[in-house]
Amino acid sequence: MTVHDDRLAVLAELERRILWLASWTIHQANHVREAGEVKVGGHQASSASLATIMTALYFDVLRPQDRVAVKPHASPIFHAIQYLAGNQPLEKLQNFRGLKGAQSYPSRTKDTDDVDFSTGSVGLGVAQTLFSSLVQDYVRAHGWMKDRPEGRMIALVGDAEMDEGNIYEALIEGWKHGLRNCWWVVDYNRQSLDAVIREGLWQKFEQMFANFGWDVVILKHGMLQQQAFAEPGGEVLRDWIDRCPNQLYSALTFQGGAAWRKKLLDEIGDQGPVSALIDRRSDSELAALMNNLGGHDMPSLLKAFEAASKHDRPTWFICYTIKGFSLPLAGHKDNHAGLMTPAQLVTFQDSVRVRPGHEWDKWEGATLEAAKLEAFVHAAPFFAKGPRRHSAASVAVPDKLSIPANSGKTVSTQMGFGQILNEIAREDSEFASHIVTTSPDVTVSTNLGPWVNRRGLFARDALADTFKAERIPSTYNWEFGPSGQHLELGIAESNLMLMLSALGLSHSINGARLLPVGTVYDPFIYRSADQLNYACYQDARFMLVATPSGITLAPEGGAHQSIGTPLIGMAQDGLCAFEPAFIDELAVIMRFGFDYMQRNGDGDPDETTWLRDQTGGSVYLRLSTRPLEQPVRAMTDELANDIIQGAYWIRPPTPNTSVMIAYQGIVAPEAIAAAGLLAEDRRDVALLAVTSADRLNAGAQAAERARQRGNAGAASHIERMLAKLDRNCGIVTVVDGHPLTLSWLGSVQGHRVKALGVEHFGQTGTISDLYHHYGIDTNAIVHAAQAASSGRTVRYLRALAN
Ligand SMILES: Cc1ncc(C[n+]2csc(CCOP(=O)(O)OP(=O)(O)O)c2C)c(N)n1
Ligand SMILES: [Mg+2]
Repeated sequence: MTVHDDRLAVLAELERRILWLASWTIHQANHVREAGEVKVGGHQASSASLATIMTALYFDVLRPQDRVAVKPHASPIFHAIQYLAGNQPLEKLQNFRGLKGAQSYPSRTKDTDDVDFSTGSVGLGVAQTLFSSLVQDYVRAHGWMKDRPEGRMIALVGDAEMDEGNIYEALIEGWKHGLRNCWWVVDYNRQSLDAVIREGLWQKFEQMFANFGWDVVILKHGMLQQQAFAEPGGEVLRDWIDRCPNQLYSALTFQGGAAWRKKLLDEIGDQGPVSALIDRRSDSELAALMNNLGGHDMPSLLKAFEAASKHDRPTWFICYTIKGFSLPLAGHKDNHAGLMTPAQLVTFQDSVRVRPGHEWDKWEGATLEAAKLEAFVHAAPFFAKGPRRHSAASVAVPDKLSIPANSGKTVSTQMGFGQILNEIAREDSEFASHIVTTSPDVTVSTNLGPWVNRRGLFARDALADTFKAERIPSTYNWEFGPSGQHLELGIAESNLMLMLSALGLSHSINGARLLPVGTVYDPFIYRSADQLNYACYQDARFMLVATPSGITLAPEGGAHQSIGTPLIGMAQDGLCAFEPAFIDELAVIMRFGFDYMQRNGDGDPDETTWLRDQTGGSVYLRLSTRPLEQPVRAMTDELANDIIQGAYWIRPPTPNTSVMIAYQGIVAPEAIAAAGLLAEDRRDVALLAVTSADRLNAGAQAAERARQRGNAGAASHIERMLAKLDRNCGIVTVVDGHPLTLSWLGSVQGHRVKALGVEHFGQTGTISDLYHHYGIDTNAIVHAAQAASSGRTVRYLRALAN
């Protein structure tokens, strides 16, 4: 045996063990552990499809610095590999899909066995690898890779996953940025969830990827097939295989050797060399030959990966595979969630020589020595150096972010955002150098311009601004270079969120802390909501700045108005949402945000707020283009703290207060004016400025849970604030967004609430037209306040126009 043969023998053995363990993991989760419960689905077939490719990668090809996004349903294969490598405890595998067990789809945050990128929502993990590669280039160009080798970002992709549009959006962006070090390995089993996929898709993909500068590697035939093609009559067989429709190939695979023989003899039998080629093989040999596609042929895979390892060009591998390879489910079009029956499992178990009761033994049934296999696994480069995740120290955030003297001026939060970043950009600080901004073609219109003017755009190779070179006056300096700190993206919000996800994981992936800030038009959060959710699920850390928002963007037109985004901000786990009205609030919030993004504790919630502030997360700022007159006030520590907790009193209640107005964000002037107009007819109207309905709500929920668990004294910020209101006091809430954002305030202490907000959209007009039309103007607030409180008719109330 040569060294090469020896290695192949070990890899073949590992592949068998992996396939067995993955199949057993799924089987016992369904048939043993959860007997009687709803079947959680099989995915034995989908896993088996990638068994050979993943064995090749994890035990031979990968290096510790490489990062992989594994196709969701290959999760059992991944966990089995980590189990063999000693990184996945048996209890977790036994508890696959159970509470705290190995996850159904690989999860960075919930699994403990070294998952690089979460997957589950198909398409996203794929694109994530591309953006991670761009971020690695960014980190390297800024000198933060130190002596760490560059990793390859690899996605294992289902062929039906290639239908996801976000993959193509990413492809374009990758090309623009000169993507390197990225492999997408397609598991071309020609089956999706529902069906067998269209013929000839690979040719379309091949052209497309080649067009975008990728190397394309096609692994169609394994070595057995290649050898057979060299036999007399072999060319005819090759031609038949190449012409065979996907559906038929799948069906024959499912049926096995005898069916192959009949079909092949019927269609290409010649009583000569072709028939002889077929007849030389037993049924099982013939089935093995026909199943020997490139993606299940270890030598072909190793050769292809080795060749691609010699360069850094992005490479798209299309590996022909069989869904359900080696299992009785192989090839059946309905096998996606299929499970082997207990009887089939017994037959399979016999075939891999696993004795009943020894199902979890790592090397049970192996034909090679356990010690040899164990040694091989631990010597595999990917596992040899232990845990592969990095960490990076936090970047110190200044105690205070500067803002220009705005007092008494009229400024929008969007303008304030630009001002604050501009002030940061002026300074030569560690803090400033770790900020990286990105935007999908709305850099200028979201006020990132001043920052970009100072800090430049990132590109691996410098590119001058032609307008500047030609001395044509322009407000913006558009110069690209390796030290630039802004990543300009095309108009694809999906790419923005995935870029933020990649930037926001850099401390873990690259060992270099970045402070990513991404800007987007608020309504287009919907377009990328799944990507945003995905980024949060992976615990990426970033600041998302969304502007303009609501109906307040009035002249921009009805199509761009956003109603539901405050609710997204509240409901999105891992994302802390703020909607400030004034620039001094924004400065406090951004300072907090840069710090919060870097927190990494998992201690108990803060006793005063009951928020998970030690853990940290990402931040969403909902801003506006509406200029507001800025308050003249000093930012005391107390005020700053209240702003962070989510609300502060502009006018606190007294025992005489019969109505309180609570507003969030840009409708501040209407709320303030309404409180003024009510003054003559209601005593001591209270006015609450809400900066984060999200944090108020999260605090109240957490405090309630704490009380349920026996901590009777737990109280959150909003609970303490509203405890000051008389029991009969009415509350009016107002927000330029869905009224549910604040209507829950009534449930905190049981007050009556009239919730104003926006439920319909699409009308163009001035801000005052629209506020009136949708009922969030001063008059509407006064009207609601009158209705929410007892007392005489308010004299300044106008009758509402129909
Ligand atoms: C965004 C999204 N939509 C739908 C699904 C449900 N789903 C899971 S796998 C799958 C089909 C996968 O087919 P393919 O990528 O070819 O993988 P295979 O199992 O064939 O290897 C679908 C539709 C999902 N996980 N994510
Ligand atoms: Mg498929």
